[in-house]
Amino acid sequence: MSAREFESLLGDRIRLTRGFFAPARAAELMATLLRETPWLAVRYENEGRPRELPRLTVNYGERSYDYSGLVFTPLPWTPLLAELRAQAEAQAETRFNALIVQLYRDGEDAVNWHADDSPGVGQDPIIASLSFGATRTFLVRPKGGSEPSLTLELQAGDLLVMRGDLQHTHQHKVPREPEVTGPRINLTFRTLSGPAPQPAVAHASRVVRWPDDGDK
Ligand SMILES: O=C(O)CCC(=O)C(=O)O
Repeated sequence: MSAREFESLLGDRIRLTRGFFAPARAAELMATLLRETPWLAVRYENEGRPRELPRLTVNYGERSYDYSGLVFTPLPWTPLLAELRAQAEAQAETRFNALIVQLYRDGEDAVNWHADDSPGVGQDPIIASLSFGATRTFLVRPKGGSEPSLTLELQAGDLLVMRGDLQHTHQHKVPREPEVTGPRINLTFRTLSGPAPQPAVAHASRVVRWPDDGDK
């Protein structure tokens, strides 16, 4: 399989393939992932105060992952996720061994400015990000800067690849967008190496059925 046509952005640090999945397939994947993923609401303490990540998240793959100071224990690949990984690998021209699946239940869910630069991802990580469901804004800014240098509307079926030194030079964010009412699922495939962090989050998180109990 060879890579499909993509848009090259920020000095080729981002490669965006619009419609990597056609609308009907993207909608089918959204419905399946929404239904079959054992969504986890992550609770933790910050300066003694109980907090919860403003999104649901599940990790898959061969390695536990250290993210936002929390360590997540992965589930084994499902046949569907292994198939999506192979497609993302072909486009990103690399191999992945870890996946974070995130559910933004609506526009109140978000992820704040950060770079995917924890030691486990290596020096210049290639990270492939698939979007399904509601369109959400994806912002990128230089590290140390306050204004976004890139604003993208990520749509269902899009594949965004972050590469080169992006995680050293820039941060990214999916802001709150209260006007968005529908859910969005994002899959980020990564390659983790080095010593595995020790899982510690299990006691601090709980499984939430969604949308049944709708508990944020
Ligand atoms: O949901 C997205 O598009 C971005 C997710 C993200 O920032 C991350 O996984 O590091």
